[in-house]
Amino acid sequence: MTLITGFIAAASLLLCQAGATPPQDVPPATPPVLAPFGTFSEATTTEEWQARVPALREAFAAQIYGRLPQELSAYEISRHDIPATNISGASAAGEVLLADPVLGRRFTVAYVLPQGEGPFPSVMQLSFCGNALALGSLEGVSPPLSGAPGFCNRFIDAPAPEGTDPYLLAMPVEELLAAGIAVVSVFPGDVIPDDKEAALPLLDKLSPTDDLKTRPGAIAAWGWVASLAVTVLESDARFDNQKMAVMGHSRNGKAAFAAMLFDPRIDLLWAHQSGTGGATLNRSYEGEAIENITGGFPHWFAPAYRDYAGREEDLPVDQHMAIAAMAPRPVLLGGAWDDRWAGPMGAYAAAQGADPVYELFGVDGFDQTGPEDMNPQADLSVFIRDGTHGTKLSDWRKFITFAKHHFGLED
Ligand code: GTR
Repeated sequence: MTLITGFIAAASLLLCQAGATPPQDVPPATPPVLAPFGTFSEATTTEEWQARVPALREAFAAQIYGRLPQELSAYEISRHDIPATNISGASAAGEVLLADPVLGRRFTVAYVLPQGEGPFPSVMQLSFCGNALALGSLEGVSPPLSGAPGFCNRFIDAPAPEGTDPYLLAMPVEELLAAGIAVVSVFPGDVIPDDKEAALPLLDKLSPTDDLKTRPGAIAAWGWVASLAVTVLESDARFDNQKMAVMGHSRNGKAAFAAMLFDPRIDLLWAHQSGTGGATLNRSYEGEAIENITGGFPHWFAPAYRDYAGREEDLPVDQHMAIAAMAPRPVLLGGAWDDRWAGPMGAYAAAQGADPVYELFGVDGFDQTGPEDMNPQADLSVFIRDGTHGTKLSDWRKFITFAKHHFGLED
């Protein structure tokens, strides 16, 4: 595993208001999720709810994320196996080289499979620094094809993380394999770099319409790259098509969130510290505001989103409605008390706000006693832990517990 200790934190914490006291003043999610929406009257059945989901997706595309291409199949250029003999619990590993179907930009999907009988449930991580660093000690994985952010250099050949619960850049591959979960990594920055100058012309070309307000942002485009990877996994009989999880941290948590919203083929989401534009309510008034995120990262969202800076109340949707549009698929949201910038209680309130739709489906939706008490049996759960921005080993272990329950992997 590669050490991350606070690096992502460092970027965010410059803007962060750290403090150990849980914020108490986050307003509940509005509008109520089942309330009339557009031409739809109040939803009282799952049929009525499902009838509005396409309109909800369209509203999120038009107001926040931007419109995505219809194409979900990348061009396959090549694939090869990777020896995984040094990975405990691995039966096979490999890498697929692809080109996206609109821009023709190359990216890779790398994976490691557990031992035992497939097809295997999987978790795909959207990585910050490429698949080689995400998969840690698996040797032979390609580095980013078109460069990684500069901060990633410090993780190349870095010592293994210290302590019993370190912050991690790499996925805990062996623990995931031991749980029976196949490990997949994608670096969506190969398609759309996380850089305003490089990204904006590509995003313009990716836009399926001429509407400048709804050209896709990088967050949605990264989620679309996850969808291209899902198509690849779906064509491989070793992966279970009904048990595909996607996870991401921070900006990649927003991308994983968008992927789950727009792609019904994804079965489970772990959005970790996804913050504004992820699971946190725009109307939470906690942490990063639309003004901050659209000003600091003009390539992340559709230009339309910026119109709501300072007038969050006017957004026709909020993030609890996105979670509800994912229902009844399982959703896990992670947060940390000292990561106020990502609005942990705003995500908690969003989960509470989405719950009536899970209830409508008759599944065990949001069902926990407080923000720290993740319920792995529930279909919608939140954990807020001590500490700050970053993915800890213990966060991954919470995900593993949640995924094992929902994927039927319990001992
Ligand atoms: C911050 C940004 C957050 C979050 C974070 C990250 O600078 O304000 O929305 O995405 O970056 O991705 O680490």
